[in-house]
Amino acid sequence: MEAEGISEEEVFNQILDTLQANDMSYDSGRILGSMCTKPLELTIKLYQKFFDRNLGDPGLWKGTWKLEREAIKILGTLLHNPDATGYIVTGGTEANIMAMRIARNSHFNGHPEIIVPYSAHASFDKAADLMRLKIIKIPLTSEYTVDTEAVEEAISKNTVAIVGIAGTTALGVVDPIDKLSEIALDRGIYLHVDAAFGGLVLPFLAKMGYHVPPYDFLLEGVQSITADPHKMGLGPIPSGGILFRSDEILKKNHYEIPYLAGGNIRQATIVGTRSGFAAIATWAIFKYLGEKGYIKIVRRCMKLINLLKEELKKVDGIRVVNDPPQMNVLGFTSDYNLHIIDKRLREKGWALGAFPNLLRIVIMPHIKKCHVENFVRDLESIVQSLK
Ligand code: 0PR
Repeated sequence: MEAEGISEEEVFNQILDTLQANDMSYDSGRILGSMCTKPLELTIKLYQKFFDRNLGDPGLWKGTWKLEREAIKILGTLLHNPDATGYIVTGGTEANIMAMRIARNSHFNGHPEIIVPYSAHASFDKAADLMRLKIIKIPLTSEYTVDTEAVEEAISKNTVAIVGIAGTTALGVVDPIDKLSEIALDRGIYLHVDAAFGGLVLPFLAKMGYHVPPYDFLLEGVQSITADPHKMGLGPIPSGGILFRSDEILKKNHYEIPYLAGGNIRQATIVGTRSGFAAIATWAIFKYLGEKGYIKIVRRCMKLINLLKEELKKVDGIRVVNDPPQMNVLGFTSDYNLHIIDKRLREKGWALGAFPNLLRIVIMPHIKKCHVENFVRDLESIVQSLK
């Protein structure tokens, strides 16, 4: 650190120098592999006013706490349980870790094991690592969903949780959560649903008349759900959502923090100090967009993902993996070397998600039709050059 500070203007200039030369932007339309998106103008305005709220000490910020409760109620209602309880956390990772901790605690035994699909997000590996859980990964069917028979076979006296995914990271597919719920109820095991991405897509697809398999609290076996505002909720980074079926589950897993300035609280989040702004913004966006606003956004993203799918199918040597896409996520593979295709796309400024045997595109609200068209044109010329 320098001894003397510099002016505000100089600070801005130095930041801009570094960021403009190195960062990508949502507006360029070239970020095709992200599950986050450009914030709404409303969120930026709110940030300037309310960025200082800390829900780690909610007694000081009772209004913010109230809005968080209301945001959780709205999210719970979308997922068919207005009585669900939970928090706006830092993202899907914290939400999934919290769920695994609570599952482990509510069914404690000496050698806890969790059962997850192969398609599960890395946050479950992190949870397993942090809590020394044995993680059992279950193969997928030809539909890229978890093989439920293999889940049943993997259950042992040590199983503390089964995980199903409603919107996988790679392809946005939904596991047969109804079957998992039956298994969980039958065997008395905790079932967590990772709907980090799908939690703010599926409720609107259902209202739009799409066929949406059951995945939420309507299924009795589902004990908790991750549903992130900072993905398709259009919330600020970071804003994740964790919901539990009832307060009973949480009650046994609180930490008492008696000395806080705002008074004694019971805390179940992993972090202490946490963004009250994330909760305020989530509440605000839910109110501002309403169901109709979200439906409009989801409809546009689905229209574009289907356009992308049709265009990709016309490119010789490219194969779409998930046809039709269940959500605004599409994977493709190629007869040519996928690693080289990814590298060439990056050289041309495109950023996709690269998985072991597919490239993934997520059509988020910042993507426009012209971006899709430009992308397909570039991909076509890359594939041509490899022939
Ligand atoms: N669960 C699922 C199903 C996810 O897809 C993700 C992340 C998580 C949990 C974890 O969420 P957090 O990242 O909020 O902790 N899904 C994206 C992914 O890994 C995250 C992402 C976002 C990646 C923006 C890239 C990016 O630019 O692909």
